[in-house]
Parts: sequence; structure tokens; C-alpha cells
Amino acid sequence: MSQPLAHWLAAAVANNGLDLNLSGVIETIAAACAELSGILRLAPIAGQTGLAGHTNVQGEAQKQLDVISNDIFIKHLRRNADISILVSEELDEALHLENQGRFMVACDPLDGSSNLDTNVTVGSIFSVLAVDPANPDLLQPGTRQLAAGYAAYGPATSLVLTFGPSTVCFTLDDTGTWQLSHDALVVPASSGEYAINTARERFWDAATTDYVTQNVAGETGPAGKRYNMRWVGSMVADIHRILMRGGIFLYPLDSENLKTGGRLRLLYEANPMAMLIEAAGGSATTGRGRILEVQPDDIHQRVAVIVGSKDEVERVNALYARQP
Ligand code: P6P
Repeated sequence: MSQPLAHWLAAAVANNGLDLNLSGVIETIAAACAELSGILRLAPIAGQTGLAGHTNVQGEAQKQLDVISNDIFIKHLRRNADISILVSEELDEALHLENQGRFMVACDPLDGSSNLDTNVTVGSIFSVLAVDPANPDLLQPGTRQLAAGYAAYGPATSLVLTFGPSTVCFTLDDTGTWQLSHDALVVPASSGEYAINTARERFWDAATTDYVTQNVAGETGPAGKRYNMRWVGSMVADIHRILMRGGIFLYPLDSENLKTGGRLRLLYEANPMAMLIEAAGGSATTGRGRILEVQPDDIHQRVAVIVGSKDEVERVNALYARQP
């Protein structure tokens, strides 16, 4: 099956009407991720897994590699004349590149970086939207994404990508080439695996509490089957598992994060993951509506994220529907 990303994109342009410039944007992002992969593999030796000594717009302590990753994305994106805007988790404001291109990239250059010093899988998450460079609309709902994806820096380095109709996966080979490894990922509708940070149980709303309680009850409870729980603390790792074998990932609104609108960011975490999961046959909700239909009001807006196997997401939605 292996087929280089460049060949796969060229075939999509030739046979499926993929916009040539959009395919170029993906090649640019893929090159940034390939460069970052090489740096991450050697970071412990280079002494780069520590703190950078300042905080980002999210109020989070930045790691050296957060800054390095963001700089790598800026370097690569600036070289592509079709990309005029970068929204990054690591930048307070949108960065207007010197280009007059008609594409905007929203990204989390290194998601899960708090895991770096423990060598856990981390990732780069990205979303591509169309903009008028003269008057760019930064606050578009996820339904307007042209492409979305992530790189997962784990035992293998994966690039998972969608333009809408399907979700595909490439793996970085030892020559630095992305090779097609999965040509159509499908999230099974049913699953016995859920991912949530159970240390937050005291903050949960009734719907979340009921859902987890039902899962813990297993065969003897209303779910009527046994569940297992996984929580990596790195969204890319959890979502990759769900795309590979099913499951559900929950970071709901709770009594503590309610004041900030949730934990995960809409433009460059929730929306791209929602597009990937839906393109693979799964569902993506805030508990009160489809993630992709949320109208952003800020580039760093946070939102509740409940995504994965359709049957599981529907159980959660039914519990929210009963909640006042
Ligand atoms: P918690 C990493 O910081 C992140 O943004 C996601 O990758 C991850 O799923 C989540 O936060 C983990 O949050 O509250 O469990 O540390």
C-alpha cells in the first residue's frame, strides 16, 4: 500500500479535484512535522525537554519545545506564498505572514508537551481554512475547514489527514518521506473503551457522571457490557487510539472549567479532531451541539469535547438531553 504523500496528493488533485494550492499547504505542514519529529527524537540528549521560562496566552508554562515547534511552523508556513495567516496556541494574536495567500492555518504546534519529559506520545494539530488576505475572517466554524490533521510523535511518527470525505494515515519512513499506511480509517460505531480524566469527577455535571457510572457498572449496569478506561493526557495519543480501534474521548464542561468555556481550544484542537473523527464515521459533540457548528468568538476560545464512536457519543448526547 505504501505511497509517498506527494504522490497521494498529486493523485487527489488529478482524480478527485483537490485544489492544487491546498495540497501544497498540506505538503508544507507535513514538512514542518517531519522536521519537528527529528528534533523531538533527540530532545532529551539536547536537553530541550525543560521549561522555556515563560507562559503562553493560555497561562501555561511554555516548554522549550513549544517555542521551537512554533518557530518551525512559522518558518515553513512563511515559505508558502499561499498561506497568509497563522493562528497558533503559542501566539497571543494571529500572525499575518508577509504572503497574500488565500489560506489560514490554525495549529497547536506541540500538543501534550507537558508529557515530553516522560517520553509519551505528543503531537501537532492543524486546521486549514480559506481567507481573504485583505480582510481575513479568523473566526469561522469548523464546518468551513478545508482540511484538518495531526502528526503523532510516538513509536512511529504518523500524519493523519482529512479533506472531508475520508481520514487517511501516513507514516514517516527512515528517509523522511511520509508513506501511506492506512488509506481509510474507520471509527467503529460501538466500543468498550472511554477516555476521561477521572480525577475531575467532583467537577462533573450529571450527564458525565451518569455516563461514567454506567460504564463502571459494566455488564451488570444499563450499558450491559464491560468497559476499559484509558487517559494518556495527550489528546493526539487518545484520538489516534480512537481512530485506530474506536472509543470515546471526553473533556466536558465542568464546574471548574465552566468559567473558561472548557479546557480544549476550538480552532486548533476541537475542530480539526472533530473533522477527522466525523470523516472516519464517528461523532463530535460539545454535549449541547455539534462541535463543527460552534461559531467561534475568539481565536483561543475553549469548548467541551466529546468525540469518538457514534453509539457512545449518542449515549452521552441522550444523557445531556435529559439534563436541565
Ligand atoms: P488534563 C494537553 O495539555 C491537553 O491540552 C490535551 O492534549 C490533553 O488531552 C489534555 O490537555 C489533558 O488535560 O487536565 O488531563 O491534564
